[in-house]
Amino acid sequence: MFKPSFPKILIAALGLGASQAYAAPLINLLIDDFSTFQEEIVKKKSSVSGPVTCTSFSPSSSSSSCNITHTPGPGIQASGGGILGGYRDLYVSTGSLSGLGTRGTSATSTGSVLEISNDTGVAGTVIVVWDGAHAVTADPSNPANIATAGLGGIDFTLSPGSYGVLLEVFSIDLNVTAALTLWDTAGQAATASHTFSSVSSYVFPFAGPDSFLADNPLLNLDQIGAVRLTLTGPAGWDGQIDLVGVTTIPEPATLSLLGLGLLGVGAAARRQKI
Ligand SMILES: [Ca+2]
Ligand SMILES: [Ca+2]
Repeated sequence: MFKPSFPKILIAALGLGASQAYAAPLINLLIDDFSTFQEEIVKKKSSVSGPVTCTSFSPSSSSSSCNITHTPGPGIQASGGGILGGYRDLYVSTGSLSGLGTRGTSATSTGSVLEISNDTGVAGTVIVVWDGAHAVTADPSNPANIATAGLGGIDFTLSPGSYGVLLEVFSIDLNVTAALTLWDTAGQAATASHTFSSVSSYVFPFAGPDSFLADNPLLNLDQIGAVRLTLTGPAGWDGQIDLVGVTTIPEPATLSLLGLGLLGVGAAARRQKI
């Protein structure tokens, strides 16, 4: 019933070329490729009524107010390859689950992607922290719970010149917001954020509009001590992040411009049909 038109084929061909050009050489410094598996953290309400505050848990699978599956605490740390500093902390919070039964939020590293799922009506927050061996066990939206100098001062401005931090997206719901915060070892912090209006990768730029240095010009990019990724979104949001890394080229911007151009071609073709 659907006949592929010429623009469709063109998009497929160019898309293939773009994804090949887009591979490994762009990454100057890997923050996480999610190749290290991390058990799923699930936060959902059990039998109690009212808002759930998942602040403390026993090592068992449940407490009086929340069910936690496969995790000893509200935050959990995994260690292994493909992770900047060797350790990744994963934290999930759901806010109020009033009236939502046993629904909740889950996050895991599958061994290839960071996978996040929210049940219907739930708008959980998932936070990933790279701060070295320090285990984040309390809400990392509070920097006091992060070792902000834990990475020891990593140079994010590597030769031949890094542009920003790439968030390679495999799938993401619209209106999900990703906020990336960098700390330097002197304690300066800067945040860049992006709200997705399409399923495309994004580079948080070091300099220029909406950049880390625009947020805080005092941030020392060659002495990074910790990295935090905060993902929030509308009720029921889901997402899969493939990779986080320092990149040399604002490639996704180029790609999306190309994509917009091709969408324009497609739209023109559709208009002609009518
Ligand atoms: Ca850590
Ligand atoms: Ca990956």
